[in-house]
Amino acid sequence: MPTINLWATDGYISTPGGKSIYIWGFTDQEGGSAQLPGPTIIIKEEQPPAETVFDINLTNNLNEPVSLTFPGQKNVKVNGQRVQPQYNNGELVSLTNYALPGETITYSVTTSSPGTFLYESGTNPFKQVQMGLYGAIIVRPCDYEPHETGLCTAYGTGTGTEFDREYLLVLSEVDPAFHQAVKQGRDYDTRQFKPRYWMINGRCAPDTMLPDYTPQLPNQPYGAMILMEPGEKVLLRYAGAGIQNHPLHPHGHHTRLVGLDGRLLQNINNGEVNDLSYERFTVLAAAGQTCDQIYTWAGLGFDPATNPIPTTIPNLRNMSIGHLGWTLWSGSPYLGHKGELPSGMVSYNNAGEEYFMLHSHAELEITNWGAYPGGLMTMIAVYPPGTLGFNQGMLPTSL
Ligand SMILES: [Cu+2]
Repeated sequence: MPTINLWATDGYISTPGGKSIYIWGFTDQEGGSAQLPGPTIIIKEEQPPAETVFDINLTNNLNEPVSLTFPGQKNVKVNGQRVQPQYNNGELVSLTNYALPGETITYSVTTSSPGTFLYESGTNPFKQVQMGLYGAIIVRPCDYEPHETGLCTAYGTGTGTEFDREYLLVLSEVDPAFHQAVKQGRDYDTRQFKPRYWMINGRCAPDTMLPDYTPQLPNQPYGAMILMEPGEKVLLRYAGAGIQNHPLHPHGHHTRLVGLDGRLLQNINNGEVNDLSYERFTVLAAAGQTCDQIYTWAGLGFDPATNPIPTTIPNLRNMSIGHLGWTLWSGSPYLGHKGELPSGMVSYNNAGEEYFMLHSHAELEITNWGAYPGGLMTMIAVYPPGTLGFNQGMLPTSL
């Protein structure tokens, strides 16, 4: 039975503008700072009929009670007893059993299905979840094997959810005034809630494109840059940890929704399997919801030698970045091909790869305190076939 240790504590996150925001959150390091989002919990299910149970030891290093809820899981117990809403003089004070400041309690959770899920505080959630007390859970099917044809799936063999690479995008929004009020012990009127930052994996664009565990973001360890090759099936897992709904898409492309809230979009009726997955140009990643999608970039198959198309290359000035002469293209409109480096340009992209964004269609959400670009945005890089390597975009099988 896997056991996870989480500490609820505080810390700071950084924004691309150089601001530092006080947060509450979880860490899996004793004495560590809160990270945003909390550590991703990855569980591989046991072969049925065996149940899959995992334990979480929650230690509360904050100065008010903190708890954990596990939406979509079942049979949640704390210290061996079924969890219960907590009342004080008839008033609901927590949706579930909590740890007092300084206390450690143990939740035991039974998985209910493979998929993507959230965990978050169930005590003063309007405050504690906004402050950062949330994270994601990935439950893998019992037959999951990475890189094995037909077995590298989101929901199990035969469910049509095979993937080659996977990316988890935890979505949230932050009102810095709220965080400042909590830091200073002041009251905050939630009716005044006005987010200024929108985040993927606790980071605002362009920090979303920095690698995992980049040293300059010690409390925002998870990157959100999506790297893939043409024709691959990429599993995009969205998890809506905030209180707003976010319309997201890989720019100019559809994705296929295969799972919602950790439930496969499939119906089996008298042995007849009905595929209920569907394509969307924009997916509304709703608050509290998770969306599992398969995304494929097929490209158009054009090759300068065998299948040329007339292409007008934009003016170079429109393709260079900043004053250093960087470019975000390869000098060729064809994937995997590089052109001659013109004078004044110092770099081309790495391998002739193609970039486009994955972003929110709510324009305010792609700003950092009003400054565009930022917020709920990252880039997708499509690399030429065979250049990306085996382990890019592979999360662990389990903890
Ligand atoms: Cu778009």
